[in-house]
Amino acid sequence: MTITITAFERSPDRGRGLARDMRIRWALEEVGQPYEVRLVSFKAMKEPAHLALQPFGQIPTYEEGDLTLFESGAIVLHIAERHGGLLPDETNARARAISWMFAALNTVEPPVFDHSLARILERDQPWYEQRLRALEESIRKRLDSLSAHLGDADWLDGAFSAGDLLMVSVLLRLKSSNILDEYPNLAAYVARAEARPAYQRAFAAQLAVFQAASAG
Ligand code: GTB
Repeated sequence: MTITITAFERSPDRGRGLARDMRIRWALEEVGQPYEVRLVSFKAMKEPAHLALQPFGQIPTYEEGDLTLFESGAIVLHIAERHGGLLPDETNARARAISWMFAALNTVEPPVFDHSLARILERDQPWYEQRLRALEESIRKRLDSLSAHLGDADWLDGAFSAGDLLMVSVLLRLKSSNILDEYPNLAAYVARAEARPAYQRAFAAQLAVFQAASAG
């Protein structure tokens, strides 16, 4: 059955792979599932046809036969559960990998996302510097713990899993700041994940969308 996901018609990140369709593309590449992409404009995202797929009017969505999903974490979990390669078979190891998926989205992503949003949207506010410093402290608190847990290991819990895929997807948002460089093992962890062929293919695919839109 054909898998169709949605992505920005023109991503505001200019092809840097920071929008959340990237994690879905990456997961599908890791498990070797072909997929199609329907590009949507900001206007189309708020119209009934898209709201029927994504109640909050956002990307990404996932359609496969009569199944429609939204929320990138739920989509990655669905892909990981249906196909081999992103979750361990052993029950406890699988549950731990899922814990890391939630940790990425619920514990690490909020301050990281707020930080990148502040850098884009709040620069003109009189309290901008103060807010930025506070968000950086929140991020460091999380990265201190994550770095301590990872130590010298390649991945968070044994083999590469959907937990690593989501964690790296979140950490990649920090690349334009210097924060990640304060944690050499986390910077190496991100680089290791980016070197994966599946990541490279997913990145190239989303970049091609931006390049085509810019050429047109
Ligand atoms: N919790 C949802 C999920 O995980 O699927 C959040 C989805 C979401 O935030 N989607 C964003 C969106 O559709 C795109 S990814 N926004 C449009 C809207 O809300 O109207 C977030 C994003 C946006 C822009 C950049 N960027 O420019 O760098 C990066 C990431």
